[in-house]
Amino acid sequence: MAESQRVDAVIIGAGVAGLYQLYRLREQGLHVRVFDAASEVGGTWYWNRYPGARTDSLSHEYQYWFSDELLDEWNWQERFPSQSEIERYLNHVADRFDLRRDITFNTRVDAAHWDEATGQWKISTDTGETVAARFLITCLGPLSAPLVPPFEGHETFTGEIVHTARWPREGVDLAGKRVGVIGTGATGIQVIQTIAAEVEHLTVFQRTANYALPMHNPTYDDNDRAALRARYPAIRSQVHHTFAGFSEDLDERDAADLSPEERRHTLERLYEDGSLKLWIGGFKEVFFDEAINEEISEFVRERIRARIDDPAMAEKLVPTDHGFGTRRVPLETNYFEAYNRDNVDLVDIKAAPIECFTEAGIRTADTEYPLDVIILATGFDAGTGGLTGFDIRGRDGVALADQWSQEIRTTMGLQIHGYPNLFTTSAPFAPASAFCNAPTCLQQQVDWIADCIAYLERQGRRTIEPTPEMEQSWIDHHDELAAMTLIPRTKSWYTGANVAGKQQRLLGYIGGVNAYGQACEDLKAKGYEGFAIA
Ligand code: NA7
Repeated sequence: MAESQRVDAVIIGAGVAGLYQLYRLREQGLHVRVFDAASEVGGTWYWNRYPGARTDSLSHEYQYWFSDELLDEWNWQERFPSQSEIERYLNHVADRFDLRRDITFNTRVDAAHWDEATGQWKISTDTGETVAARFLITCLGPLSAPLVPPFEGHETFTGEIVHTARWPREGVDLAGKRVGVIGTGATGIQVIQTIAAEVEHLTVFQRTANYALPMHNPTYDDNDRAALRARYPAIRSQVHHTFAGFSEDLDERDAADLSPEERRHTLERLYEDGSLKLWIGGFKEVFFDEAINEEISEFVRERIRARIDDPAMAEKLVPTDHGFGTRRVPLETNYFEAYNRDNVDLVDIKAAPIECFTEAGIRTADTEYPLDVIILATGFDAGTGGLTGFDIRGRDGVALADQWSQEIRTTMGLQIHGYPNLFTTSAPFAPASAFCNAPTCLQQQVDWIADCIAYLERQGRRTIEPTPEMEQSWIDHHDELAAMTLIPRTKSWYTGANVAGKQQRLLGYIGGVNAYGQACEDLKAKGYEGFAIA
């Protein structure tokens, strides 16, 4: 067994948040160790290497802002970067700032226990290493615990089963194969549109039809990049002052003040942008006004119908059971056209549910589908799964997984009462766990955490944690805003409805990145009022 070591801080995860957290704390002179189960940096962009994986955020908004040199030297290739481009970017960042020397790869933290006597976290890993640290910072990403539904007969299937978030580095040979995809969320859509032409036959098992918007994804040349670079200083500020952490914000106008023609014209303009603008850069009423939401939903439904040759197929693909934008809206490229192909079938598993996997494929209530490969695009235990997936114990040995099996609680997604000096990024009740251009929110949280630790150091204090009253008031505020929206009425990972037995509560803070950022700044300005500092 390797020797125990004492460090200032342990960070779990070497993705977007973890790399920057390491950079910040090291700049502050702390001795930091980072652990990651993967063999390389990247986090989400290391694991999700399935065909067609790509972000739905604009490349020039999906980046770090802390280094002018980095901004100057990195050349984004496409408007929406692919998994491989973001992975290259994060590797470049790790090299550029010499981050790897503090990162231990291929190592999973399996326990972290708070030791009241020494005021330290005792961290142990699956390689047998133990480390003591004053601060523990989880940078796990909101979507890092893949969900594998317990289909009966899973182990009897003689072909290959692969979850999109555990796609092998060496790839999966799909050419000429009979492939089944379960799931039509953002991931399933990217996989389906990408592999449809390559496989011999594709069977899509769809439980819920999804709205999706066309992605306009040109490649960038030097002129495009120069024009974007000129806007970087403005964008750097704008992303922190909008609802969703992008440079453009929700429409300031009230939708009701416009005529139906003006609204339609606006929707057409937003749709034509080929981005998420129709959702998080359009009418704010999409989130809380049923009539406006239905108008936008119908606008999108019309466009989906128009792209599908067979009207019966179109009706299966048009969502009618929930409003536009109450679940994550994916971007797509020729996704709906994939269903016009002769080699693609769509199975409505709401009508005829999957009964089991068999040796030869998948059996639904009325048919058996022979398959060589089954792709599970079935999502994640979002927000909480990364944190409850290992043994975190706070004061008095209380286990976070036990507590959260009763009720999920955090203070602004940054700290949890009863867990001193534990800091979380992308945990529930912050925008970072759902309604945000992830790098914006993660950098904002990382900065807050680094500043908080610097404050403790300056003040000669050892521990910080939120008071129970502070935590309750944030949760009440979060719940109150959530109840004003249409989102909790729709089942999705946003509310925990995709995981059996999980508490149903909106995970992402819906008050906006701007309002959340301001609340974090206020805390700092007021010397962390509402937190117990010892
Ligand atoms: P999502 O959005 O949670 O989608 C998962 C999909 O898998 C969705 O279509 C589910 O149907 C389907 N699913 C899940 N469990 C089952 C079972 N048991 N049977 C049949 N179908 C099932 O995950 P994604 O990976 O697509 O996206 C996650 C986020 O990653 C996304 O929001 C982006 O932010 C990036 P359902 O809709 O629940 O009926």
